[in-house]
Amino acid sequence: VRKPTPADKFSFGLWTVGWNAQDPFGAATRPWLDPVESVHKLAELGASHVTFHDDDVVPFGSSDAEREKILDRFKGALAETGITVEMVTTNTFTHPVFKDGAFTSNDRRVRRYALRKILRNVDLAASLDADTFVMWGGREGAEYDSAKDLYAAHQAYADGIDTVAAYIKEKGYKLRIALEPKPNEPRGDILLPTIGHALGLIAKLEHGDIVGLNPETGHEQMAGLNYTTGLAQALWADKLFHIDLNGQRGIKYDQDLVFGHGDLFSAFATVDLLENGFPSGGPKYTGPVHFDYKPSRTEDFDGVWESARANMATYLLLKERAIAFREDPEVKEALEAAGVFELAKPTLNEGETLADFLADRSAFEDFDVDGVAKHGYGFVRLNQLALEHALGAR
Ligand code: 3MF
Ligand code: MG
Ligand code: MG
Ligand code: MG
Repeated sequence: VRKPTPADKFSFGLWTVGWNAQDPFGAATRPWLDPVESVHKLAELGASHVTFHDDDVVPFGSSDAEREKILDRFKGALAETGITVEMVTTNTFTHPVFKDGAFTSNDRRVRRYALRKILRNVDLAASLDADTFVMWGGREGAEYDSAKDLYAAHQAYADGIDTVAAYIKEKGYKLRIALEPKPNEPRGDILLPTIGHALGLIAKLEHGDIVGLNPETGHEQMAGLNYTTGLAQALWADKLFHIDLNGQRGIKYDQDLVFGHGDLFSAFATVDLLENGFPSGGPKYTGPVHFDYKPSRTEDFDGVWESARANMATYLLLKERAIAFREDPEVKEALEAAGVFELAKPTLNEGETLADFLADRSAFEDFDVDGVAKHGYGFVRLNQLALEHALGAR
């Protein structure tokens, strides 16, 4: 597999490679990595950007003077490597104060503290010239239905996001907010569990114009949903601001595997959409290819860097295959035969009034329902062609 270039726009969260591999049942198997070391290593491997939570770089509770010193050293690593920060996010889930949430904690003092922590981090994101400010509300939820006024929780969540968006506009920052849906873990149930739920909330915001989504592969798959279909709806809504790619094997705990190490054929479809767009054109994702995975607990540091490389290599392999798939004349013919291109034709004729439509006997009264019902769509042949391309057999 070729080495990544800046044109590939690969990006990693510092909490991914840096993770100390502690899980709910076992102690850390590696130390946390120094972000400066991660930046250098990722640059060597061919990544172009990093992303981070405030606390990934500046330990929670650092004094202002310490914070400044740490950030200067971090910016030094960016300058030395040419790596840029494309996204910043806030940790409102690790410290025990957030155990009942940040924007939606029942304790109003916690909500006010969280808002301040986030606004402070918005300033940092802007000063680093980031494009996207992600919000994953990992603790916004509950284990018990009786624990929350769920109406007030949704309102508080919306108000919190609107306040941050208003602040971004007031300051004149170019940042856009991207919400990251997740169904559960660490809370029993998390608010905004899926892409669709988050889009529903965004539609009711006052400043929803600068609020979109950061969907994660595994998060949708934990809910048994199709990630690619979710990305498609976000694109259709002009709300796909950022992505978190990783791997997940079915409906179970959050695995954060390497991209493609979960549902590989689904990953092929994801890359096909990201790289080739929709068959009929329409909006295309142009942002960074961002990985949010965890190097497995079984790995030493060689394994950490091998896993980082694997994300990019798998993406590049799938990209090559997805482009070959769409360029294959046999596939084009199979798409045509399957009616894939026909779906973009408007259902009503151009200029056809509702009265014209209702008067068109061929659409209903004279329509050969049984005859038309007989034809097959050829989707299995098409899917097999996709599979053979994905496997490199064509
Ligand atoms: C948890 C996540 C988060 C978010 C991160 C960025 C710790 O499952 O995916 O990673 O991606 O908070 O907002
Ligand atoms: Mg995740
Ligand atoms: Mg995950
Ligand atoms: Mg994520």
